[in-house]
Amino acid sequence: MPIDLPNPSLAALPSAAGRTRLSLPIRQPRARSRWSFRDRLLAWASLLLALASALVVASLAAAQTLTAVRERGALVCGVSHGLLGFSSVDDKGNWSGFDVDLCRAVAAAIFNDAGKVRFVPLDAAARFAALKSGDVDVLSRNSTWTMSRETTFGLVFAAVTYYDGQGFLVRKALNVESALELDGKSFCLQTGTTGELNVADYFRANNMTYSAVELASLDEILTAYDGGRCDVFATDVSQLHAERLKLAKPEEHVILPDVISKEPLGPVVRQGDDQWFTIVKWTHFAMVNAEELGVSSKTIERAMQSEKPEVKRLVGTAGNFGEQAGLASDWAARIVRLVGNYGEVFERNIGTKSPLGIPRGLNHLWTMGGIQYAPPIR
Ligand SMILES: N[C@@H](CCC(=O)N[C@@H](CS)C(=O)NCC(=O)O)C(=O)O
Repeated sequence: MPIDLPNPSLAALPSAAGRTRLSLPIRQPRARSRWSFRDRLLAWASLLLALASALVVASLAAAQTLTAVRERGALVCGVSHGLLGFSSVDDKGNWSGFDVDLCRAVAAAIFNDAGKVRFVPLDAAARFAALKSGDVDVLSRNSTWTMSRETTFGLVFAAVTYYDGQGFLVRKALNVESALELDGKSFCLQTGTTGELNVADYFRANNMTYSAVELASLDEILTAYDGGRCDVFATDVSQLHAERLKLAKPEEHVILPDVISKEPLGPVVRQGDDQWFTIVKWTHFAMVNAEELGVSSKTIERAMQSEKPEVKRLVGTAGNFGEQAGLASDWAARIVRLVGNYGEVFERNIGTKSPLGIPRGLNHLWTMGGIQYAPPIR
C-alpha cells in the first residue's frame, strides 16, 4: 500500500475510507475587493518608496567610514604599542614602520597628505574589539588573518601585506638547533595572539610538553625573556627580528630555523562597508602593482607622463578607477609619491639594509619568486 507523505503545501484531509488523502487546495471565488484601483496604486507607490529609501539608507550606512574619515580630517589607525620596523613612535610623537606606512598610504590616497593619520596603540587582546566598536577605522597591527577573527568579530582582512610564520628565539647558550629539541622548555607568549595556539598545536603534534609564561604586553615579555623567566620567546618571525634588537645582548640569541605556522599579516576593517574595504585593499594592491611596473617615489613624476597603458591606469592619467572607489583619479600616484611602492616600504622599514635585516623571501613579487601578487587595475 502506497504511503502518503505529508507535504506542507498541500492540505491533508481524511478520506471517506478513513485514510489520509492529499488534495490540492480548491480555489474559492474571490470576494470583491473593497480597494479601488486608486487605493491599490497608492499602496504600491508607498511600498516602492519605502523600499527605495531603505536601499538609500543601507548604502549610506555602508559608505560611512570614508565619509567619517573625511569629516574628521584624519584617519584613525590601530597599531601595536611599538614594534621596531612595524610601528614605532619617536620622542616627538612621529610614528614610522611597515604597518604605519599602510595607514599613511590610505591617508595619502584620501587626503593627498600621508600625515593625516592618528595612531592608536592597541594591545593584542583588545585590538579586534577596538576596531569592531569603531575606535579605529582600520587595524594595521601585525595581525594574522584567521577565519575566526573575521567571523567572531564581524571583521574582514583586506589584504596580506606580509607573509609571516611563527618561530622561536632562544639563547645560544641553550645549545639547541631545532624546535624539536625544545621539549620541557618554558615559553614566553603574549595573550590574545595566534602564538598561544601555534605552540600548543606543535607540542601536541610532536608529543612534547612545555610550560607557558603568558603576559599581556610585549615589554613584559621582553623583560621576562631577557631576565631568564622563560627559555623561549615564541611569536611571528618578523617580530623576533625586531625584538631581538631590544635585548641587552642581541648577539647572544638566535632565531631557530623552524617556522611552525602560517601567519598572513594584513590590515583589517569592519564588515559591512564595502567601499572602505575596497579602498584599504586597493591601497596595498596599488603599492604592489607600482613595484611591478617600476613606478617608485623616485620615478613617479616620469610615470605621470608615461604612455604605457598599465602605468597610465595606475597613476590615473587613463580611466576613472579612483573616482569609482570614491577617491581622486590620482589616488595611487599620491600613495607612491608620498609613501612609496611596496618594495620601497619593505626595504626602508624592515629590509636587508634596515636594522631588522629581513630578506624579502615570500614577500618578493610573484615575478621574483615570491607570492606578493596584486590583481590588475583595469
Ligand atoms: N600575528 C600574531 C601576533 C601579533 C602580536 O600581537 N604579537 C606581539 C608580539 S608577541 C606584538 O606584536 N605585540 C606588540 C604590542 O603588544 O604592542 C597575531 O595576530 O596574533
